[in-house]
Amino acid sequence: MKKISPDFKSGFVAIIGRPNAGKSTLMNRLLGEKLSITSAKPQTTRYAVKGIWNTDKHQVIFIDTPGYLKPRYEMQERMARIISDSFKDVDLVIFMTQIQSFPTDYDLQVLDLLKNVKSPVLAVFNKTDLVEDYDPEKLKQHLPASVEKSLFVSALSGQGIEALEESIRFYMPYHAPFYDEDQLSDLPLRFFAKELIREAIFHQFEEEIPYATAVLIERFQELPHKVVVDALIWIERSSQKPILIGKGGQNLKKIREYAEAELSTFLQFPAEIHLFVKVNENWRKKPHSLKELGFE
Ligand SMILES: Nc1nc2c(ncn2[C@@H]2O[C@H](COP(=O)(O)OP(=O)(O)OP(=O)(O)O)[C@@H](O)[C@H]2O)c(=O)[nH]1
Ligand SMILES: [Mg+2]
Repeated sequence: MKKISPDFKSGFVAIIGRPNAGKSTLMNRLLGEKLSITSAKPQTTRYAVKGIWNTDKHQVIFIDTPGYLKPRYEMQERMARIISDSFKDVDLVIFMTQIQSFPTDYDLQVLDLLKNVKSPVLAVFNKTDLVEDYDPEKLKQHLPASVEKSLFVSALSGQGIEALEESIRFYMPYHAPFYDEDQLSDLPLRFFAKELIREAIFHQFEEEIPYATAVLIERFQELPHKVVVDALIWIERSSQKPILIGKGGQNLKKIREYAEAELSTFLQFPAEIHLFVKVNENWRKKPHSLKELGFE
């Protein structure tokens, strides 16, 4: 077994914040890999997505969480629980927001959640590339005194990321790695197949459809020359089904092509996806449907 140096650090970091702040983009940037799906729409992330950042000096395990909103339906209740569970046993919490609109009511709700956090908190103001000028002191005034440090970054362009990496490393405890050093996540490959299909749906449709859909992987088969995935897309109402499918199946075809390309890149291996659509009335409110989707 490889010898671990005594100054090796390893720990857990939860990333929490309002929807759309750029949490998933930030985690992907820190990992140097596209692991968590992103979109311009709020509440793209629905689960705690663990990403492991390995170097020869440290292993940092990030937990990307859903954007916090006061729950209005059963699935959002589960998402809120995922968020509060995420910061229970971590070494550092990153409170993330976007600089151009801070503080919104959404931010204030997340800051309220932070009252229960026992670990150190870093505030990350994202999207510096979108503002000409900003006053760091003024922005910091809205943060509780428990926030140890504020950083200003662009997860998209990479601006300020090195300083953030340094701060994260500073807060990690001396500890042997928790996972294999070549491991990028603790989630199974079928999870990423599901997420990339969801990302395709989030990118392709406006308001309603992304939130009315869920994806279940029914087959994930690794053949010698390709991976074959059968996925079932739940849609909430029968009136939404033709919109999702499109004329002559053209929308579904676009979703499939996008997800196949993304999954092949992720796996570095050809992927073939078959999509099926089923109406599951009000699945977002049904506990047994949510259980099938992996929500506790
Ligand atoms: N201009 C700019 N856009 C960004 C930056 N970071 C993220 N974005 C964009 O902001 C949108 C939301 O990014 P996500 O990473 O999906 O945000 P999130 O916080 O994970 O959102 P939820 O999962 O919905 O809570 C996407 O369109 C990103 O491309 C940034 O630094 N600058
Ligand atoms: Mg996200």
